[in-house]
Amino acid sequence: MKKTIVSMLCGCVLAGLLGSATLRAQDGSIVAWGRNNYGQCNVPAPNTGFVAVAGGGSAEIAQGHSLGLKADGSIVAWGANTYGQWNVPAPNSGFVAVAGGGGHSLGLKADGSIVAWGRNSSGQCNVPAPNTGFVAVAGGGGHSLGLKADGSIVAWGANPSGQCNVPPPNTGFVAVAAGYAHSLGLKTDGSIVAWGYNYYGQCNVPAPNTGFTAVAGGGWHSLGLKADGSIVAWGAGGPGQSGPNDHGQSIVPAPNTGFVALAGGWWHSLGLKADGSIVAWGDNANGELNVPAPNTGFVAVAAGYGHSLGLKAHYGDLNCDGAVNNFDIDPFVLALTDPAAYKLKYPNCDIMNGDCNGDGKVDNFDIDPFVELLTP
Ligand SMILES: [Ca+2]
Ligand SMILES: [Ca+2]
Repeated sequence: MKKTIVSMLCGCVLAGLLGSATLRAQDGSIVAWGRNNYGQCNVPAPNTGFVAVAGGGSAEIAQGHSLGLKADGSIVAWGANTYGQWNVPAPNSGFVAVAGGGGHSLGLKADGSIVAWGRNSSGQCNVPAPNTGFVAVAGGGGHSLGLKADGSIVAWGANPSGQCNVPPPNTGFVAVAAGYAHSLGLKTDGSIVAWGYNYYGQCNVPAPNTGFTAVAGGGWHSLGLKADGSIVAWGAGGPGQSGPNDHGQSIVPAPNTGFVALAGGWWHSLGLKADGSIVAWGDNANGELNVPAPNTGFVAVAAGYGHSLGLKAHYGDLNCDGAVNNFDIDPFVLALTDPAAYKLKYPNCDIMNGDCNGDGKVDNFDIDPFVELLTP
């Protein structure tokens, strides 16, 4: 399974899809929508070069923040900074994954260590020693999770609901995720283990608990992606649920097929389809379900407290219709031969979409990789 590092905090997910074939190095802009009272949807310029995205925030602190990982291994943060959620410790380099918690942020480094910063009310930023061997990271409301290369999960921070008590046997995990006060782990056999706060049944994985390939946590709900492209959701906002935390966030819209990634927000959920579109469901009080047009070209999703994030990859899409196909050949040739004419003819496109080898220039060295994109 791809190292889908989904983290979420607060329902925020993380959603990284690192190592996915659909993600090419050095591309990517982030689109953000929904609750924006802290500017969590205002992606800082330059909005390019992102390879992963994460959302944070929680109702507990009524704040939200966002994080993006750049191809150069640095992390950019924006939105609420009351607890220093933006303050990536130096050196801000060498990161390969990112996650958002309620008021804290986490980054995984290529050397297998985790760096955590921001709100530390419960020790959620104090990564237990030895801080080595990690391959994935997730952030909860006041707790944090790290997956080790040996398949075990380490959890630290707030633990009033046992969200840091990984059920034995603590082995065989391949992915990790967090809700506000619960935790989730995906095992090599395709089953999901969930523990912590279970008032809404967010830890009761529906049968059959098999065939899962990715997992995400929301505020009070949980999501699993199955190998057949369907999403299973449970906990708050599911059938038979009621009360203030019921927003239908656990009722996946039909057709429940074709999904390749998922994210859990506080009261909403997001699914990424294989065609590059995002489906959103649950609470829409902040417009967190209103995916900005064009709803195409997405390669990763993430969610925070009332806001949503999508990562777009653009390589090869020279006519900016969200797809890479033969209709991009003529505009690609124009971009190569007459950039000024290209900009006139495609005023809403970024000519850097033609930078198919990711070296920051559009030139003849992009021809071969462009052809590769056309003939997958
Ligand atoms: Ca196109
Ligand atoms: Ca290039």
